[in-house]
Amino acid sequence: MKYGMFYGYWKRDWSGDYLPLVSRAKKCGFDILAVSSGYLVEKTEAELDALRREAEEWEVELHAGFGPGPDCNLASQDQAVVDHAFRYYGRIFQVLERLGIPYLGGNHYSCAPQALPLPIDKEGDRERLLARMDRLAGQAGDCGITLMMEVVCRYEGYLINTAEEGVAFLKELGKENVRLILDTFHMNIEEDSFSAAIHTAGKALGYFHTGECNRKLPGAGRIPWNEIRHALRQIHFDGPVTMEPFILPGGSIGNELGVWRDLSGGASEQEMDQMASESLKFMKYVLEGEGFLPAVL
Ligand SMILES: [Mn+2]
Repeated sequence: MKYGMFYGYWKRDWSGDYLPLVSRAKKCGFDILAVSSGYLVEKTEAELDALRREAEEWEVELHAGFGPGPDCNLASQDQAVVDHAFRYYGRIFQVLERLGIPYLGGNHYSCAPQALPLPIDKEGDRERLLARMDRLAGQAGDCGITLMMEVVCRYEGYLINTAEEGVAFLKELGKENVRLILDTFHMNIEEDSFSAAIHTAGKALGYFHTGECNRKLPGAGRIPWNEIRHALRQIHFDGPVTMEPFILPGGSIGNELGVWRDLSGGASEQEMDQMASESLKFMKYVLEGEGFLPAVL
C-alpha cells in the first residue's frame, strides 16, 4: 500500500513550488507527493523534467488533482466553456504523461456550487457531464491516465456528494479508467455511515483521502478509524491513501479553506514534519496493523 501527502500541508499559499517538497515528503516517510495540476500546466518543459528527475531520484510518486473553476466546467450549458475545458484538460493530460503521473483526481469535473448562478440544474448538469466525461475518459485513456472522481461535500460540489451518487454515475458512464475517491473529511459531512459508504463504493473505489473532521492530521481527531479500517479491509482496498490536512491559517490556502485559527499549535517547520511522520505511522497502522488502534497524536 502506498501513502501520500498533499503538498498544501506545508504551504500557506497555493503555489507550484513542488521541487523542494519531494525530498521533504520522502524524509517524512511518504511514497507519494500529491500536487495541483493547475500549476503544472504553467511550467516549462525543463521545469517539468527537473521535477520528474527529482521524484525519480527520491523514489517519490507524483500524483495530481484538479479543482475546475467555472471556466472549466464540463457540465456547462455554454459550449465555449466546454471547449475551453477540453483544451485545458488536454494540456493537463500532456503534462501528467510527461511526468509519468497515472491519475488525475479532483472534485467531479463540474465546479463548486458557489461559483454558479442559482438555481442549479443538477439533473441537466449530470446528463451533460455524463456525455462529456465519456469523451474526457477516452482522452485521458490515450495518455494512460485514470480519472479519479472525488466524492465531495455540499460546500465543494453538488453532482456527487455521496458514494451512492458516485457509483450510480460510474455505472451509467461505464468507463474502466474512471474511478472514485472517498475522503474522510467529506464523508463525515455527507454519509450516514463510513462503513456503508466504503462498501457501496466497493470495487469502484480507486483512491482514498484522509483527514479529520476539522482537517487536522489523521489520528488527531474523532474520525472513526477502526470502522474505516475494517470496511477498507473487507472490500480489499489496496489503492493509494493520501492525507490532506490543512492546519495553517492565513495565506490563500487558509482563506480559501476556512482555516481561521492555527490548528498546528504554532508548529515549527521541523514540528510540521514530525507530526506528518507520526500521522503516517498511524495511517499505516490503520490500514495494515493488527489489533486495536493506539491513540498516537
Ligand atoms: Mn480530498
